[in-house]
Amino acid sequence: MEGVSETTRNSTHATDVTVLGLGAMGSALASALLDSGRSVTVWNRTPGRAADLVDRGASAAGSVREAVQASPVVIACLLKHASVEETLSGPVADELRGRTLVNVTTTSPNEARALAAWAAERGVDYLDGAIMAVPAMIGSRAGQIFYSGSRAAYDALLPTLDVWATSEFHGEDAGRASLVDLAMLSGMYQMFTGFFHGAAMVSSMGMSAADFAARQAPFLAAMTEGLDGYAKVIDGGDYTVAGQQSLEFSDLSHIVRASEEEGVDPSPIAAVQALISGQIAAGHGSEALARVYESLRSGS
Ligand code: FVH
Repeated sequence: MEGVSETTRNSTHATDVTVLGLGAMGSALASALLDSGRSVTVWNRTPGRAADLVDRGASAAGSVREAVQASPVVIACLLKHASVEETLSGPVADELRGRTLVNVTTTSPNEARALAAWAAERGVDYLDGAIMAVPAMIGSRAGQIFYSGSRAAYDALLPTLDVWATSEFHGEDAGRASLVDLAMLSGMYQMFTGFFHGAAMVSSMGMSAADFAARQAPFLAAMTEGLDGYAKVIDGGDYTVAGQQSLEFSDLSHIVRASEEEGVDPSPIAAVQALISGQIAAGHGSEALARVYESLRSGS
């Protein structure tokens, strides 16, 4: 199998790759592996989710242990960190020795590090993965998957990983892929919440969320062009640089007030205003809005 190193390849293995977890994402990953011509063993806690994949040539394992034994590379795509711990605890852990474990379950950075340490103690090559895609995007280059942990595993498996999405390695500290993933999701959820807040504000004048979205989406898309400029200011560390909107100019108390006047909870925008006010109170009112980054980074 292309992408499996000499050290892990073993002619006694029944299949190239095992996928643990056949939820929406695990099924998509297994399906893409089959499409690429790899032989695949699948396992799911609740029976009955493997039928389509088996029809397409996958082997269904009757137990996690059997699934792990089947392949040199084991993919875990389960609900959360606790599901992985539960699934891989006990005698199954011994079966993993000498194999590569790629865990694409969403975890926190420290959970990924804990699993990497657990794997190292058991002679398991560990690669953590963070998927920036929905199941429908798996199998195209449009999605991204970040990896961290064993560089050797990443290099050996790259042709296989590339079957799913665009792969990106973030270093041997196993927590790094998760950190980038969660930071990206933080931005996304705050953008969604900003939209929900705006939609609630205009609902008082009878505008539907759909009508608001039709206006908000192109506006937000245009605004993202400003991210590069903010990034340059943050990375340069000089918030007095010319051409930037100042913190004083960015006072958002009128938006907080308007939200309250419409009977809408202002907490999302009030949180932003509190960050701006904090920087102004610290004497930085004439400096760039991006200085808010410093409050966030220092945890104050
Ligand atoms: N779906 C998505 O859009 C995303 C996008 C980015 C990242 N994720 C992460 O991928 C992990 C799996 O997500 P999923 O979409 O496959 O999730 P579900 O469809 O809900 O399937 C969950 C599977 O996990 C199994 N499972 C849950 N708990 C346990 C357990 N204690 N022991 C063993 N297996 C467990 C569950 O099995 P069952 O309920 O059918 O028996 C499913 O196979 C996830 O981390 C996302 O954050 C998805």
